[in-house]
Amino acid sequence: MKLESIIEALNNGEIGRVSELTKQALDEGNGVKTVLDTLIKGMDDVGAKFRENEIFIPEVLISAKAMHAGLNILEPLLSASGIRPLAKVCIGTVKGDLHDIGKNLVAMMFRGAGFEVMDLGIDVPVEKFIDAAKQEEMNIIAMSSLLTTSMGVMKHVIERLKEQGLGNRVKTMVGGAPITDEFARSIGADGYAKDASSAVEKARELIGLHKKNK
Ligand code: B12
Repeated sequence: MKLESIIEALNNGEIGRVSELTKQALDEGNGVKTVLDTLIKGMDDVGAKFRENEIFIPEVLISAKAMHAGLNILEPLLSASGIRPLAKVCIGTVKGDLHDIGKNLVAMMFRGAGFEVMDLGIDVPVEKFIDAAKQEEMNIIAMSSLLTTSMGVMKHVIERLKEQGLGNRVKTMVGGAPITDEFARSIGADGYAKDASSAVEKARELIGLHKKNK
């Protein structure tokens, strides 16, 4: 089989087929890392199409499920082979806010791109983010807010991180419909992204994995 067929199935949101092809690719002797990179490439394509408005949220969610189906096959082999995740991201919707569709999408895209994600859920108080950040190897705190009334919580998290001396080790990212680049800068966040696929790009940039050429 050609590895590209995995990418195609992922783009088409064919959950069962991604799972079968992932198994087949391994059976045919492809390395775990090669198959993982293929899945990530497929999800990158999905992210790019979403950014360009060629596809919409339902398609992204189905492709993300297909990605998970593939990752489930690889997971036991990945932990055995000791391939480390790109970085650890902790994500949550801030205190006062119960919206989680965008946050879940961002979390899925992070996972799909090879990040290890700790999802703190919704209505997350400042201290819960700080406790998570204190965990060893947590590289990024990602916060979502859909309400103008809860946006301010993001600022408190960033201030607390700095107070605790974690401001340099842990990068912060913010997003959600009312959030802008300008707002992100004004509260001292390290990064902002307007959608889930740009969030992955931004996260990679923050941990020094690639530079945006825009
Ligand atoms: C669905 C929805 C709900 C659902 C939420 C269901 C759920 N499980 O999430 C329900 C019905 C529960 C709800 C409740 C309320 N809602 Co509401 N809701 C929406 C709606 C229609 C869509 C939000 C959504 O899911 N969009 C789709 C996702 C994919 O987009 P997204 O969240 O923006 O996420 C993308 C980006 O922003 C970004 N992103 C998101 N998070 C992050 C994080 C990071 C780190 C990064 C980098 C990027 C990123 O990437 C995502 C994917 O591309 C919006 C309208 C709108 N246009 O936004 C109103 C809206 C957000 N809601 C609103 C309001 C007022 C409420 C209520 C207060 C209503 C009420 N009076 O009870 C309650 C609040 C409850 C609470 N305490 O949170 C207002 C907010 C107004 C404001 N300026 O604050 C909006 C804008 C509607 C409006 N025009 O009035 N809501």
